[in-house]
Amino acid sequence: MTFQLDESLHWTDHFVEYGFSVVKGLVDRSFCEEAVEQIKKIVDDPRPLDQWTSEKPGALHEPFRVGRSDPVLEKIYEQPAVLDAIETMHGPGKWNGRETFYIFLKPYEPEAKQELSKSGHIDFGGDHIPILYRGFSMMVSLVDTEPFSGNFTCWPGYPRIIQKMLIDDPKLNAPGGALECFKDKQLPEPYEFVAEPGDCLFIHHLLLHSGNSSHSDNRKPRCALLFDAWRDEWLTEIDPADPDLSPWERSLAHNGPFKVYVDERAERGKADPEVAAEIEAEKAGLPMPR
Ligand SMILES: O=C(O)CCC(=O)C(=O)O
Ligand SMILES: [Fe+2]
Repeated sequence: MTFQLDESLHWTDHFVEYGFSVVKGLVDRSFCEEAVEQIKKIVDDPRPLDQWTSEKPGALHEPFRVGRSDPVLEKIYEQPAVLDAIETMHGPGKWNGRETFYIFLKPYEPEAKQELSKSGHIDFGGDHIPILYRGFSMMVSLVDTEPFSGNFTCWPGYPRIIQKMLIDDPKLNAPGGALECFKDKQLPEPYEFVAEPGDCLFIHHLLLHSGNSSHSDNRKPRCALLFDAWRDEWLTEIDPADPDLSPWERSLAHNGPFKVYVDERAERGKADPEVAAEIEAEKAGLPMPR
């Protein structure tokens, strides 16, 4: 049995406790319907989604950032409940307003098995992994999915475990020192994001997660938008005793008071041209690139 959400917790407390949370129906269904129609145009396939396969239109992880957007999909950032949720997580005025997103599409794979991945990853490759970072992401489902629809899975509680490992062993967190330590470990049962249109998953940057094969009973694909809620200001220290921490900050305060041991933004700038451009803009006294 997969991990079940702890419904007794407010969604922000669920995020603090487990490193992820779900808000059902956060996004309007009308937005989801329009977005699906737009994605049909983008992949040039007007058929009903249960006729889609991994062959045509194929799986897609498509970024919309650095000057590329989409007039329909970008409206995710006009959803009042999304904006409220970002403000609730970060506190007023902290979000940098940057509208970046990805289409995540996983159509039916005829040859796949109905199984979930047994291993997970975090998203920083072999580069420095930020311990405090600058924000979180969200994944909104645009469609109804069912078990094995190619859903996102994640392992509850791992952000604090991974953060402790990174704090305890800076060498582990050196560029090139990819975090391989979970590779052959038996992990607990993951949470599978089986969703209705508009359901939104909130994702901690240190959440252990995985994509999955798509082979559900009714050939329902996973079709979702992943989008960021970042601050311009990177967090450089955290004190759990501070009574004014935002929920996002509380999710980073499980391992006691901590101050970063390197400039995490500069480290990311070595691997990520977008972060490098932000650093350059700041040095030149220019506005942050959007
Ligand atoms: O397909 C997914 O839901 C996850 C993909 C993923 O984790 C990644 O691209 O880093
Ligand atoms: Fe990932």
